[in-house]
Amino acid sequence: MQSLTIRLSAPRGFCAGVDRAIQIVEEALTKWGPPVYVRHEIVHNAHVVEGLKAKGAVFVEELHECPDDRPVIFSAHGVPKSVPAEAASREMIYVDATCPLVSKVHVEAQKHADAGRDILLIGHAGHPEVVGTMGQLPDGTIRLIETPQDAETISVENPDNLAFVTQTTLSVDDTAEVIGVLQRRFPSISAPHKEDICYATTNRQEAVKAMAEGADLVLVIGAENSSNSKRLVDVALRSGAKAARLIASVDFVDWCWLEGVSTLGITAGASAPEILVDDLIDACRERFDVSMEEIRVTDEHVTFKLPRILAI
Ligand code: 0CM
Ligand code: SF4
Repeated sequence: MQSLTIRLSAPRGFCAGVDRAIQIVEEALTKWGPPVYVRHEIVHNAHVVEGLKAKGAVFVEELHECPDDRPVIFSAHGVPKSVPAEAASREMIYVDATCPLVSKVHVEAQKHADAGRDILLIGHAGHPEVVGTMGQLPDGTIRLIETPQDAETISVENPDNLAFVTQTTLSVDDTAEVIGVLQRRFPSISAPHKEDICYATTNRQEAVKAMAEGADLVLVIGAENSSNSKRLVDVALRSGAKAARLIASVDFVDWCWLEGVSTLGITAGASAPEILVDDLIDACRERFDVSMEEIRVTDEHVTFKLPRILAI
């Protein structure tokens, strides 16, 4: 058998916000019984969503698809303020599974608005977290910046009273470039006290940087709509991997990709369960003489409490 060295990146996979969001759905199912509605995929992973559907969760995109008399959970990515407001007006039971690190960005945006600052959000248009963060304030209050070019061309009315916040799951390096442009153009712009890009996004990207150099191929387990997972592919390519691909699971591997590969890097986005990593490694072992290396850049010990409504 051809030999294959697998470099397993660590940390990888579930973060504290994803763990909490999934637990919220499970606890809600226990507390209220099925069906429990979930607005948007609780996290961007089909394996997780299918598992919760099997336990009685019903996934919808908008609140109007939920009946008034069943509990609804809002996904980890956050929601515009109008969503809990509508749930309250319909007297629904709702549980907000927004990651506390996303909520922190919402609070920052609100504070800037209270202080009369104009607000720029660095993020990807249409992503639910961006929709949720922009929806914390009236339409048009927060303006979106996606690229360094946007930062170069945006015109602001009051450059001395300006602030920026960011999506939590961006590329650390790309974002630094955008921020660099904003700070050059608007030297007094207020920045987050502590980075808005979350610890899990940062750690997974650092680990991929350490693992990718010299890898013939890096496989990132994650979904097409998972921002943090897609960024890991970008980081792998930029850090020296000869090729990098996003796969939802081992079922999506074309084994031709492995021809001539002697070093394979594997990682998983923050919403991808470890079982999907195990399945990929097992499939490699069936085809290659595998030796394993773990490339760990740090340990994580973050946990978040569940909302009080579930504690009783
Ligand atoms: O934001 P992203 O698309 O990366 O979401 P995800 O569900 O893949 O990962 C966890 C989160 C959040 C917020
Ligand atoms: Fe929270 Fe970061 Fe995980 Fe998103 S990726 S759920 S912001 S810890």
